[in-house]
This record gives sequence, C-alpha cells and structure tokens, in this order.
Amino acid sequence: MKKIFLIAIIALAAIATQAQQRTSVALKHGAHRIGKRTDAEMERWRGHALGQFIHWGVYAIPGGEWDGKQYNGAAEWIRSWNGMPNDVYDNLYKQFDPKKLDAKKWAKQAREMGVKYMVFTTKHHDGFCLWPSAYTDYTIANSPYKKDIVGQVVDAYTAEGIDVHLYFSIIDWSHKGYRSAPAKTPEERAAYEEFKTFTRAQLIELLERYPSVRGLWFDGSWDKAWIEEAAWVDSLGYELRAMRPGLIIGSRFRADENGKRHYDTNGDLIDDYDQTWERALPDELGQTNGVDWDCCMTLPENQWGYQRDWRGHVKTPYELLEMLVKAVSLGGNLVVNFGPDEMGNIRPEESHAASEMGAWMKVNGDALYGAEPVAGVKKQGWGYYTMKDGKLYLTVFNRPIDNRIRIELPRGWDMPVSARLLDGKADTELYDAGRNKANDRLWQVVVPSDYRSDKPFVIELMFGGGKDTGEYDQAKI
Ligand code: FHN
Repeated sequence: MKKIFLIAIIALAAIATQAQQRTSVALKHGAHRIGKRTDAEMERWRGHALGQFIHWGVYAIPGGEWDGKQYNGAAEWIRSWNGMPNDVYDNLYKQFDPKKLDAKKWAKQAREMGVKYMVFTTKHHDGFCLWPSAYTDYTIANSPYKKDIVGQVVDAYTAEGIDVHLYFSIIDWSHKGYRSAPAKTPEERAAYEEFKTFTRAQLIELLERYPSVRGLWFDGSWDKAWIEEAAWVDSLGYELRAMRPGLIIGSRFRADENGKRHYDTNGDLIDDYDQTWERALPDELGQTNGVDWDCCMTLPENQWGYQRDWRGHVKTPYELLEMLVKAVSLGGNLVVNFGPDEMGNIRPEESHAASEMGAWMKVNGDALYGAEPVAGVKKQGWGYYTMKDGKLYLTVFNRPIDNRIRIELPRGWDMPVSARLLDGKADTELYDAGRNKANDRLWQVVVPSDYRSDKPFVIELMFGGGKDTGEYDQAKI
C-alpha cells in the first residue's frame, strides 16, 4: 500500500520541480522556505477542502446601486465609481445598523455546509473597520450598531469548530497617508510612514483581540508604494508570526526586493500558500507548482459584497461542487464567497448553495477532507480522483452511458480489491479489464443501470490485491 503513495509523492515532487524554472539569486526578502510547510497548522489547513469567504461592510447598503443607477463593477468597489459621491459613501456608516446579524446562525449554516475554515473581511478597501479599532474613528463603534462584529463572527465560527482567518485590505481609502504610487516628496513620505505605522498597529490589534484566529488573508497589496516596502513588510510578517505561532499567511502579503509578488525572483512561493487562483482553477497539477493553494470563488460573476440585483449567470450548487472536487483533486481548497445584505441576512441563493453542498458533503466528504491529489494517473472524462488513507476516490460527474467507470492504474500500483458507492444506494462490481499497450492496468467499476443519482456520486476503491507485476507482450510494430 505504501508503494502507491510513494509513486504519487515522487510524481508530485517531479511536478514541483518541473513547473517553476528555479534560479538561485541571493534574496533578502524572498521565500522563507522551499517546498510546503510541514507543521500541524498547515497540515490542518491543507485538509480543509472547503472554506467560506464573507465580504461584508457598509457597501452592503447601496448594494451596487446608487441614485437609481446600477454600478457595473463589484459592489464593494462602488466608492470608486463616479456615480456615487465619495462623501455620501463615507457617511454610510452612520446608518449601518445590521439588526438581523446572527453570527451563530451564519456559523451553524457554514458548519452544515461542510465548511472547515472561513475568511472574514475585517476591513475592505474603503477602510471601514468591523471591529472597534483604537487607531481610527471609521469603525463599527461609531455606527448605530456599535457592537464588535469581528468578535461575534470569530467566536461563533470558533464555537462551531470552524477555523477563522481574517481578511485585511492593505488598500485603505479612508487613511490620509495611504497612497498607491510611491511617495515623491518628504511630506508624502512622512504621511506614508504614518500609514505603515497605522497598518502595523491594526494587525497587531487584530491578533491581540482575537486569539483563536489562525490566519491573515491579505488583499490590495499590489500597489507600487507597498511593493517598494518589501524589507519592512517582511519584518512585519516575522513580527506577526512571532505573535501567533503557526499563523497562516498567503502569497498576497508581500513582494520580494525586486518587486516580484506571489513567487519570488527565484520562482519560489512567497509565504504559505498561493493566492493567485481567484475565480479560476488550474486544469492540471503541473499548473499548481506543487505548492499549497486555495481558490476563492463568487456565486455570480464578480460580486463579493452584497449586490442587490445579481445579473448574469449564478453558479449552481452542482457547478460549485465540481469546482470543489476539482480543487481538491489538484491539491487546493475552494473558498465560496457570501455577501450578506445590509441587515446581516444571508441571501436565499447563498443559503440554497449552502444546504445543497452541505447535504452532498455529509455523504461524500470523505473523498475530500484531508484528501490528496493523485499524481501519475491519467484523468478520465467521468470526473476526478482523490486519495486518502490508502483509498482511491472517484467522484463521478459524467456518468458513462454504459455505467462503466474506467480507471487506468500505472504499473507498480497495488491492485484494487473492492469498490463501493459512498452513498450506499447500490452495490458495484469491480471488473479487471486487463492492460493497455503501456501496460497500465485497466479496471472498471460497474454501477447498476437502475442506480439513480441526480448528483455527482463517489466510488471508494480499496486496495490490497498485491502489486501488479504482470507484463503484456507487445506485438512488434
Ligand atoms: O479588490 C478585491 C475584491 O473586491 C475582492 O475582495 C477580492 C477577493 O479576493 N480581492 C480583490 C481583488 O482581487
């Protein structure tokens, strides 16, 4: 049994070395390690499979509309639109009073959905803080609602056994020292220094206030002004990690000294996991560089904060499930975004996705939680492979018309001995279909023709049949 894992690990290592053409320039602020983190915190994160993102802030009040007009961008960016005056937006907090907020209800729904970690927007690009920060007046404490929202969310999700990561935007339109281009004058420089001091203080404040938080999810770090601060940002990262051993930070926090983001000048991942997969998934393991990654995904096209009127296609739970299974089969996690309305209600479309996904995960979650990608086995048209504890999982999205799920296992793999459906609704037959020309062993799992499923279904394949050593005599060509 160990053998099949060994083969998979060797294949994964080959992927890691093949995708990034590494150089080895000496860097002061590049990656802090080569290869994945191996500690328990990161192992835990890696096994989460499914996460929830929540974008919430005063932008939920306009909900993507102002003065009878609809803003075409993402609802949380409405302040940047000339259809809504800045001073109107900047006073919205005076009416932010989400009386319906029930963080325990959100957290319970997330647990039932099968979510293992959540990312919550403490402040988005507008700078409005959902916690009572001591470093600005632009916070929830000065809204009619007054109460600490970050604290309620952290407590409620932690109580449900869901890990909390805090989203924090480096862009802060509310701070007078914030700028996107590097400072040119001494005054601009002094103001930016104040902004840096403020940013550091807020991050320390968040970690001090919320001790159960396991990660920081940075955003808005693409400004040249921030990129040029590589040395300072790197030292801030060390400081934050020293405060919270095991803290998880993705690749959107800092650049190296040459301005390279996500992957440093040598091609090595900066920080703990790749955050470049936004609203897009890799198609094959080779594109993942063999690193940890997650993909954050919206239900409608590109709306994170609440948009009153969703236009265009909204992903079905089935589509989200396929993205989730695909992500795990390629070594990543999927983080599904929710954008509650101004009162704190989760919208019906999101609740529907949560309950459909949750029902499926309850039956089939074994194929995903803690599962690993399967390298070296050719993907088949029926769906996706994952692997855990010596078992191979086949999640079938496209059921073959003859009900035969075909598998090609390379030589050297153990031989499977049985197969079962995780939903237990029918028996399957494991059929030895010989070898192909390359001497891969062919297997078929036959699903009864009267087995009905309107959802993707999972087959669990058990091994123990010994190593497949047989050779097929090739005809000469
Ligand atoms: O500009 C933001 C956007 O509003 C949203 O928060 C997403 C989530 O990953 N991040 C930025 C765009 O990458």
